[in-house]
Amino acid sequence: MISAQDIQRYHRDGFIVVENVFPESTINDLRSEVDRFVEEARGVSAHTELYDLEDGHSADEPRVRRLKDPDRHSDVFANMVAHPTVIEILDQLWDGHGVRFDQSKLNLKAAGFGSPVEWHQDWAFYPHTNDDLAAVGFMIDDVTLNNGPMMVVPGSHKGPVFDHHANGYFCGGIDVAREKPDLSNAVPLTGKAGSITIHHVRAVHGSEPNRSGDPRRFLLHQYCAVDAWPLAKPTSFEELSAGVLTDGDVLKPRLTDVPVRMPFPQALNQGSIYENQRELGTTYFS
Ligand SMILES: O=C(O)CCC(=O)C(=O)O
Repeated sequence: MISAQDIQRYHRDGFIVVENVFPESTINDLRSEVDRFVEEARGVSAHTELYDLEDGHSADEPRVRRLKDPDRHSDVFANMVAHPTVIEILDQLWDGHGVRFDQSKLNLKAAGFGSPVEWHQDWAFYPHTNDDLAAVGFMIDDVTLNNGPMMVVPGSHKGPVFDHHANGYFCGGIDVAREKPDLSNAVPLTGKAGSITIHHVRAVHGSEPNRSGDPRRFLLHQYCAVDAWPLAKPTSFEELSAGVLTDGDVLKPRLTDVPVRMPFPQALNQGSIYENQRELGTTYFS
């Protein structure tokens, strides 16, 4: 449970950090599992369904940027999907509209070279019939000012949907010089391992490279209210129903007055936000 003040802050700022959500034993299990996957990455030389690789990856020095859908590859990650505290909090934030799990990813941001993520809004990737969607970030390591914390612009979830296109294609990043989002108040979301972040699907966010000596492993789950239907992604009743974690009726989408910009024509490199954001031709986080 979170307090009425936390709920208010989430609705005002578009994000909150909640501490002590999962224990040391889970942190250790998650770390070991990430280590195992990185070790196994020695056997791959290009991006796969599971691995998004950093530049410079090799069998001798495996460098993994992201694990895609880790819940589909490991029970340790699958067990995090229906975390009771997370469901309870989201149900509070969405006033009983129910909770559906959509997708999982794990951004590794390894010590010394972990890649930045350019400014973007998740909503630009997957607009829905209403915007009761949020990403929950599980801090597997302590997240500090130095190891590339995710930064969020307070209040941006109530603003416009920025153009995330480059060269005529969706690219998953905001050209800051062109779109001029106000980033001056961006807040780094830091905390101890075991904390979670929750950010609104329309909130503008991004993160620096990890130039520190400490890893920043961050598991991100995308959740939606049960009555939010995707507008841009082909889906089915079966697919949506499979993710439902609470009561709720997926057959009655709730339509609200939300700004939408469709992510088409599709990004050129399906499956890698990092490759797509390169299409911007410039990086905010050099
Ligand atoms: O890992 C981060 O710092 C940013 C996460 C994010 O926004 C994303 O992967 O879409």
